[in-house]
Amino acid sequence: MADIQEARVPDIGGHDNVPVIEVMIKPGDRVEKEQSLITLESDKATMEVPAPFAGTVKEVKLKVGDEVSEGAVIALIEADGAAAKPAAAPAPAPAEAPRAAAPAPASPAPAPQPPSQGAGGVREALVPDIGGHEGVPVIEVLVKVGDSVAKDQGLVTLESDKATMEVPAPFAGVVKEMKLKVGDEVSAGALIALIESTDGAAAPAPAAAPAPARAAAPQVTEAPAPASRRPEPGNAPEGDVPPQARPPFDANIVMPGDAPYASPAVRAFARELGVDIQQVKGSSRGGRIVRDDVSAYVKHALASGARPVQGGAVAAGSGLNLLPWPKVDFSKFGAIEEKPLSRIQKISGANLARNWAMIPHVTQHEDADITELEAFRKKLGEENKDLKITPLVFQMKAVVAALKEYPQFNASLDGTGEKLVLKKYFHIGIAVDTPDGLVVPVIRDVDKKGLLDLARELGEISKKARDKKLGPSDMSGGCFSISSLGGIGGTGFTPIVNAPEVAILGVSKAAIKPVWNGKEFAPRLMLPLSLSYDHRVIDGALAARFAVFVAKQLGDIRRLLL
Ligand code: CAO
Repeated sequence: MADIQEARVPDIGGHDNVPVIEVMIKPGDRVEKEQSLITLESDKATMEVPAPFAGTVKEVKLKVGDEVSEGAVIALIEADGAAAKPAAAPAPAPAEAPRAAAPAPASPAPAPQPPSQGAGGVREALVPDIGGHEGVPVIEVLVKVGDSVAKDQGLVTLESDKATMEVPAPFAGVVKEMKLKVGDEVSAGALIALIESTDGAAAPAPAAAPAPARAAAPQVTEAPAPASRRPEPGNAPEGDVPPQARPPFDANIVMPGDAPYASPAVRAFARELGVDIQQVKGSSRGGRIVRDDVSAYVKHALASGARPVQGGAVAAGSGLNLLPWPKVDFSKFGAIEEKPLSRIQKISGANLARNWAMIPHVTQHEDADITELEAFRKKLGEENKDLKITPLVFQMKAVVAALKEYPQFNASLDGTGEKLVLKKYFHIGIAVDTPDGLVVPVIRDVDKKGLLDLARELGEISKKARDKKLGPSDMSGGCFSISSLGGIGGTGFTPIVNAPEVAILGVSKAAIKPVWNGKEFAPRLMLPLSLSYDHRVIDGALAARFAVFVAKQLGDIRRLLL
């Protein structure tokens, strides 16, 4: 028989009518014990309420906007087997706490401070007990040298993968020296700053007992209050809750004075995208920043042409401040017809726009003398009438030789923008013009294939492209692209780098030109090459060498055997 039980709101620190800001389950969902069901948010804290047992959700009794107190039914859950116990009210997990039963880090308790050097003396502010965590990264430094800080004012923010914690000043004073910077990794006892104390009572603070792990805190009233944001006695802002009345999850959310208010997961998400969370406007209650705010910020930044930093991330405050796209009613000026862009055009357009805006492009031009190559190509064509052997297959081989010679071209910037990933394989993307727009299928292991194989594969893949039969795997894994307009015309162009590749070779139409051979002008078939490259990765001299190298290979294809 189905064992349907109620999952209820546990003790939430005596708070009543706390709004539900997120419902994370729906009927039919399977939930594990401790998996978050809903998020509640008071004006002081955000807390996820975990499932008291595993099972399948039958009915959800709450919705966003409902206000709840302890004991409110969240959902009816069909419990798993005999393991299910009647819903004992568990302590709420901190916002973005681990979904499993692992205890969350403790709130930073006041650190034992070194003996006072007297009121007015310079004293050390240390990282307090942070629940035994070690090597926790500093993600924000909230004060600078010269700042006056109040007791309990946040000095730095630490963020483990489970929680974000602000470390408060153990005493009031003026910051004399900062000993930490963003990115440092710290453990309890690490020196944060030297602060000239202005506290009259400069006695060393007693070593505080480590705060209990949040998820395990049984009763709000028994848990030490988080030091973070604790107001000065007698200085509490109106309506603020005295520290001892705060629920124990307080320190795991970030609500520092001026710092943005976001959960660790949202902060991690922002960091992943390279977004400075300080720039994001929170849309949730009390200005809380949620994941959607970060996404919206990135979308807006991209739409406004913001310059990236670090391999695709969007740099805050670096938008190009472009004018909005002009809205014109063209029908006022004459007859018009509207034609929606194809799906391929929309996708490739978005990619091209990003690549053009984000990559500092430079194009290096070079001519290759392909007179001999052309004679050989024609001969090869006569011998292989079933195959269409165009100059492109030679270009592919020449490019691979150049990639081997200059490995920096066979590379991509990693997500952080601080590392180059060098590839040991040679997959070449070929821009193909189709009636629906541009696509770039990839020919793999060009280094291991002969000219005839490549000609066959090129014919197949360009047919597949024009028949709209390319799959994602046909278009992924490229190292370097070639865009050949040689069959059409032109004397040169500026191809756009196909990110995350770092360079692309544009090929225009070969033409007979008079070339000085030292004695006279001789008619030679000259092939214009246009090498666009990402100037963050490749400098001009290297690009010129690469282009000259490709031209040399094409000028004397015996070199391709080397
Ligand atoms: N100079 C002179 N002639 C050239 C040449 C060059 N650089 N490249 C090709 N040709 C010749 C070919 O030899 C062929 O001649 P024949 O018919 O006498 O044999 C003719 O031009 C047509 O070649 P092709 O274009 O069919 O074949 P390809 O292998 O050169 O190119 C493909 C294949 C799929 C790359 C090409 O058809 C294509 O789609 N190109 C467009 C790429 C593009 O749109 N790039 C722009 C990207 S940025 O918007």
